[in-house]
Amino acid sequence: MKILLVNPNMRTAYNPLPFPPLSLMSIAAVVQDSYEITIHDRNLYKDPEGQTIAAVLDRLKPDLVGITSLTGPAILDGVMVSRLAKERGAQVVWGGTHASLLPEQTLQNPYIDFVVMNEGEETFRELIEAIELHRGYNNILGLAYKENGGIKLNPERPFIQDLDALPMPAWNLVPVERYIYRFTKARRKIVMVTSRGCLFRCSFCYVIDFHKRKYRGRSAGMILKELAFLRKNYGIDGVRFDDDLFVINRPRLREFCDWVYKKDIPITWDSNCRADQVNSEFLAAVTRAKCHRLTFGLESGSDRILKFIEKDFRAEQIVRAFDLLNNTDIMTGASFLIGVPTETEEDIWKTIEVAKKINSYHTHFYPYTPFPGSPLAEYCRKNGLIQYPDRLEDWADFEYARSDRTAISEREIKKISAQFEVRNVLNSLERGELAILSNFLNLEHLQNFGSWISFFRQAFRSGRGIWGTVHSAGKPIL
Ligand code: B12
Ligand code: SF4
Repeated sequence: MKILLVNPNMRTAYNPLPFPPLSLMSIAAVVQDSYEITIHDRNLYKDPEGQTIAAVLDRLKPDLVGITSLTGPAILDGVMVSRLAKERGAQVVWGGTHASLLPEQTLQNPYIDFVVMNEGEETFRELIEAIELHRGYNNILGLAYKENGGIKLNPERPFIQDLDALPMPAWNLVPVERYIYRFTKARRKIVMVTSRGCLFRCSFCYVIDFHKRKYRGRSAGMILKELAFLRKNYGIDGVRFDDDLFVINRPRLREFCDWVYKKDIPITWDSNCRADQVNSEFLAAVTRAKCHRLTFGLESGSDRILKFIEKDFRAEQIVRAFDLLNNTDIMTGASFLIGVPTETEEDIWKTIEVAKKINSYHTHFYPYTPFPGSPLAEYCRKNGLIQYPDRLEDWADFEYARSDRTAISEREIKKISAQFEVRNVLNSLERGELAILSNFLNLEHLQNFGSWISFFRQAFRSGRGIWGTVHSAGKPIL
């Protein structure tokens, strides 16, 4: 049986870094010894009309085509690939976040035969076996499929508890070189995901529905084993740990940090973090272990909003965490949401005040988007703030759907973002972080020349100069 796994085109302007299709590499790893399997990443090709993927389908003649899904523009691309696959007689299975959260609607699409819900490894393997042996599908936990003109959702599959029992993602099936990028202190950096889920309950986050707030992580030893593999085979010297919350398991983090330090493993790394996880002991451990950057979803500077979204920390904890962080060499990234339901203009100004005060190395504001499968999206729906699209394809335009509903105008938000973007650029320039610059430049914001002019005017009028102004935390440079 021949299988083709396709990563649809993500077309994302907000994160242009090359991401290995780890979802597909993870499911491929468990079946590659038994089946002929190919991964095709559409982000590596310019192929809007689908000629390249049609040629791949014609050449490989797969029996089964698997497609991964995120809510957003990639859905349209995934549907196009599904149509081309069906036209050539293949069966089509979708997996990933979007299809897992909305399996019935996904299956209403005529080009999709199966949805693998949530974790994919075991369900995918059982599906392949069932297709090959012409067995029924009703015993496959975690599978949704079409039957007698209707849609059948089998019971959920329990989560895989021991991630160490899974093989490493199938790095052998992708052109690894294409996913390596240059980044601060690392010439050859790559993305890894070492755990699944998170124990927190932020009400806008997918983990509540998708991972049922359950956390499972690979052991520190297995992370180091994969790192050693990546170093030996691809010369990797930097890693971005893109877990839901890499630092959440303290014993695992401590063990990982100790090993990197004691064995002097030549890698630098970065990951996401939460403000309430930062303390002196934590910072000492990660700094020793060559962590050079931590990124924070801070969401708001208003305690009312932080409580409303069940972030479970307060604005003063954000400020305290950054007081500690700003005394280390760790670069910081801070992101805030604008447009959370019930947010007032006063809340937004509190957020901007906190953003100024903490003086993060990079600061980004994102309009809140109610992605499906979170309690806050349900709140939006129940309160008539949004309507979920009726068809799978219509989710493609859902990104940032609510940016016009914020308490201040979109124009004003863009202006604020542009002013922080100026600081982002100057911070990068000061450290000579040109690689970071090219990764994070938000051209749209930077074209706001007014922000540059007002920054320089402020810098010279205040007598603080350019760097003095960049570093003037808490002072109104904006
Ligand atoms: C890397 C990443 C990206 C990469 C792309 C990933 C890729 N496919 O190439 C980039 C940066 C491009 C990206 C973009 C976006 N992302 Co993103 N991303 C991630 C991240 C950090 C890791 C994904 C990953 O590799 N996980 C590891 C693998 C092993 O887990 P998995 O993906 O869940 O896969 C398992 C199962 O889902 C299943 N499975 C998955 N695919 C398939 C396919 C088949 C056929 C089968 C059988 C099974 C299966 O099996 C896998 C193994 O168990 C996740 C957060 C996270 N930690 O998971 C967010 C995440 C998936 N992204 C998210 C979001 C919101 C986005 C954006 C919308 C952000 C934005 N506003 O721009 C865009 C959408 C892009 C688009 N155009 O549609 C949300 C999901 C929201 C949603 N409802 O889809 C997440 C969960 C982050 C979050 N906490 O909110 N993202
Ligand atoms: S936003 Fe981060 S901390 Fe909050 S639940 Fe999601 S993964 Fe966990």
